[in-house]
Amino acid sequence: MNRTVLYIVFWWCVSAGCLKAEDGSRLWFRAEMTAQAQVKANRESPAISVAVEELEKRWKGGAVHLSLHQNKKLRNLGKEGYVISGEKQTGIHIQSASDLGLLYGAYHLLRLQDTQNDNGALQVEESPAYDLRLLNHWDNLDGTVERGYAGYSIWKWDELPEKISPRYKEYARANASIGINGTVLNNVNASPGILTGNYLRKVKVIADILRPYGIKVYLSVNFSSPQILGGLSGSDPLDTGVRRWWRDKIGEIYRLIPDFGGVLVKANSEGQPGPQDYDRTHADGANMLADALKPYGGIVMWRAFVYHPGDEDRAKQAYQEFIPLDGKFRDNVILQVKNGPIDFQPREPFSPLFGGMKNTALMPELQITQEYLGFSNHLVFLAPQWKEFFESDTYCNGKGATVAKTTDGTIFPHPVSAIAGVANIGEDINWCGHHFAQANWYAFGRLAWNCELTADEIAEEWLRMAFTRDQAFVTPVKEMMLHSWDAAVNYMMPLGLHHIFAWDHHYGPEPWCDIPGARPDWLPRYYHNAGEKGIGFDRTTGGSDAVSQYHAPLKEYFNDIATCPEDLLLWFHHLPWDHPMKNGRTLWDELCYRYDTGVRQVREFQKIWDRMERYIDGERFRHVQSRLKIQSRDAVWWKDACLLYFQTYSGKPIPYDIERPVHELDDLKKVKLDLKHHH
Ligand code: BDP
Repeated sequence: MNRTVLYIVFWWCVSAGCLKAEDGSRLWFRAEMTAQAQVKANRESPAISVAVEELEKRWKGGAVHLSLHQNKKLRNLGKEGYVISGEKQTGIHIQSASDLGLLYGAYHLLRLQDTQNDNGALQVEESPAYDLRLLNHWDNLDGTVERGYAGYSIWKWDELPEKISPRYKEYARANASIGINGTVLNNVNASPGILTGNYLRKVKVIADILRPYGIKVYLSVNFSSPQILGGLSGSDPLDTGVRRWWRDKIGEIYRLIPDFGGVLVKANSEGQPGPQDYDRTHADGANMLADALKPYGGIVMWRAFVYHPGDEDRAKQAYQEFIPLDGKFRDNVILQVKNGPIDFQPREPFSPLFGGMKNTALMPELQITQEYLGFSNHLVFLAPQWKEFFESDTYCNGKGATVAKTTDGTIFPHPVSAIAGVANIGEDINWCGHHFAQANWYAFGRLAWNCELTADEIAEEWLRMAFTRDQAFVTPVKEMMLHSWDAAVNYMMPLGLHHIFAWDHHYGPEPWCDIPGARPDWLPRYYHNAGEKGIGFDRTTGGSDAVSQYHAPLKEYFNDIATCPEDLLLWFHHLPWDHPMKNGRTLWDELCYRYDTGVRQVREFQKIWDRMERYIDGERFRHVQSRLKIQSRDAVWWKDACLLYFQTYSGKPIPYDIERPVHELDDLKKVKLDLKHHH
C-alpha cells in the first residue's frame, strides 16, 4: 500500500470507531453511535431536538415516537416524568407532559438498550424523587478546584465567553442522562468576583449550553458582595441599601439568564462572612436573598454547615443554631445539610437536622469528590454509603420516617425538594481522576432521581455501560465496588472513629496531629480522645449529649452501649480498651482486626482486578491496577499509623494472628505530604 492508501485506511478506521482510545473520556457513553433510528416527535423544542438526536444516533430498534401531551396520568407524573411503552422491534412510544420528560425518557430507553439483554415489551413510568438534583462545583475562578482531584476546573473562565470548550456540551449530556437538572458552578467559599458583569456574561454562555439538556445554572455567592463589589459600607441584610443592591444584582442576572436557578450560600462558616457579622440571624440573611429572587422563581440554598471553636461538641452546633429558626425561612429557601453532623467523614450517623426541622425545607448535601476517602487514588464506590444515609430512620414521625422521606416531600411537603452532590469533575481526560470515580458521579444522579435503586443495580448498570456486559467481568468487579466503602472505613476509621486525618489535606492518617495554636476542633485528638483509659467521643447523656438531638427511640439506642450500632460505637461512646464487643473480642482487639480486614479487603480487590485483564482494554486496566497498588500501600499506612499510635495508649499487643506493622511510628509521624487543597 502506498502512503495515501494507508492514510485513507487510517482515517476510515478512526471515523468508523476502530481506534477509539479507552481513556475514560467517553464516560458511560461507550456504545457505538452508528444507529439510524426513525424518530418522530409531535412538537419541537431544544430539549426535544436533543432527545431526537440521541435516539437517532444510538437507538438500534424500531421507530420511536416522542409525544408531548397532557392527560391526567402524565400530569400526575410531573413535569419531568414520562411513560415508555411498546417493543424494541415494533416501535416505542415515549410520552410526557413536558419536553424534559421526553428527554429523560429518551435517556432511559437508551440506558435499557445499553444495559439489558432483552428489552421485551416495555411499560415504564417514572418521575424523580427530588425536584432539584444538583451538582455543586467547588471550583474557583482561578481554575483550581477545592477538594478536586481530577485536575483543574472544567470551566475555562479565561477563555469564556468567546471560546467554548467542547466539554461543556459533553458535561451537559452526561448529567442529563442521569437526571441531574442543576449545577452550582463555583465554590461555596465564593469569590465575590463571580457576580461582576464580566463573569456573569461568561456564566450566561454556560447556561445557554446547558439549557437544552434541562440543566439550570446556580451560583455560590459571597455574603459580603454588596460591600466588596458595590462599595457599600457593610452587607447587613436588613439595610435597605444592601437589599436594593441584591435586588438589582439578581435582576441583572435574570436579564442575562432568564431561567437562572438561584444561589447557594455558605455564611458564618469557616471564616466566611454572613448575617451574624451584623447580629442578624441565618434566617434574616437567607430571607433577604429569597425576597430578591422570589419575583423570578429563584431559590436560596442556605448551608447549615456551621460550627465555632469553643466548648460545645462540634457535632451538635448546626442543630443548635438552626432548630430555633425552624419555620422562619421564606418558602423559596432550602437549608442544605451535609449528610452527617460533622463533615463528610468515611462514616457518620445522619445529621439530626433531618427529621429535626419540621417546618423548613431541607436538602441533603453529599460529597461525590473523595476528600476524606483517598482522593482519586482510592476506589471507593459511594452508593452504599448514600443508601445507608437515605434509609436511616429518623423516627421523626414514628417508625419508617427515613431521611429520604423527610427530604423528598413524602413527610414534609414543601414547594420544592432538592439534593446536592459536591462534584468530582475536573479537566482530566477521564473526568474524575480515577475511572471508578465516574461511578460515583453516575450513582449520585441515579439516586437523586430514585433513591430506592439499590447500590447493586447502579453498579451493574454503570459497569455494563462503562466497561462490558460480560458477566465474567461484571460480577466480580461489582462485588469489589459494593465492598469498597466498607473496606475504606475499615482501613481508615472503623467503629465510629472520625476525623483522624492529616492536617488540612485530609489524605493520610495523623491521629497524633498537634499544631500549636490550631483550633482544637480541627485536630484529630478532639475526635478520638485516646488515652490510657480508652478511646472515643462520649456523646451520651453523660457526655456531650449529642444523642439527645435524635428522636426517641434512636437517642436511647445510641445512648446505650448495648444497642448502639458497633459501626458507630466510638462516635457516641468513650470506652475502655478492654470493653467487650458483641463477638467477644475486646475493643482493642476488634479495632486491630477491623484495620487488618480493611487492608485484606484491598488486597483482595487487587486479586479480583488482575484477573480482569483479558476482559477490558489495557489502558484502563493498567490505570486502575496502578491506583489499586497505591490504595493497598495507603491502607497499610493507615493501619500501621493508627494501630501503632493507639497502641501507645492501649499498651496491648496487636493480636498475633494478624499481619505485623511494617512501619515505625516515628517514621510515619515524619511523613508530610505536600498536597495543596486543590491537587
Ligand atoms: C470541608 C472542606 C472545605 C470546605 C468545607 C465546606 O474541607 O474545603 O470548604 O467542607 O463544605 O469538608 O464548606
